[in-house]
Amino acid sequence: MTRALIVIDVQTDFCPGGALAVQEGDAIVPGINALMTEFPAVILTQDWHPAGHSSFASSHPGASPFDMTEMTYGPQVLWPDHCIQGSLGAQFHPDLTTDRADLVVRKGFDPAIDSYSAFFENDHSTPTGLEGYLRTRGIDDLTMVGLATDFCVNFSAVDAARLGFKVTVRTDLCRGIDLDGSLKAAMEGMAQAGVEIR
Ligand code: VGL
Ligand code: ZN
Repeated sequence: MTRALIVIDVQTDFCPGGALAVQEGDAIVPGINALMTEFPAVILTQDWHPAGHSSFASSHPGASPFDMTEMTYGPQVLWPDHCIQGSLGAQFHPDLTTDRADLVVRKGFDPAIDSYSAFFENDHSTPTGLEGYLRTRGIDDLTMVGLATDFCVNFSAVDAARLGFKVTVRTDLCRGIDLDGSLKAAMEGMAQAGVEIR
């Protein structure tokens, strides 16, 4: 089996002080850097939204961050403005080793569709291209780390398992947002999909 480390959204806006800060989001950076040395392939994902993105509460008059809304593709959490293309907050955490990355997958760039997963946008059908990249490189065994456990890590891990990849999530190198029990639901959903939780 050929292995890859997938590092999900370790960006300034998801770390303390950022627009959508995850508690202790920065605490996982040294461990992720160390883990990169053990993998023959390293792939980073980067949340990358245009200003005025439809997942931002600010794009919906009267809405507040963390409200729910209904999109054409289903329910969607409304977030604070975050990871705007080219902004400081969209950059990787300054201590994250980015030189080891073979590929950076940007996602969330369609103004009308959010994209938690590294494989499909939130309509669950528009691909990012990562599946084809991995398959053509013969990579079939994925370890995932990063932010946030219950959103982008969760959706990426479940999609990868459904696509037939062997998937391990290193929870010690992830941190979650935990909205209304989303962390517990994510852990259960990942286990059910056949993701190995470590
Ligand atoms: C994420 C919410 C909105 C994540 C991205 O990286 O988990 N969460 N955009
Ligand atoms: Zn986002």
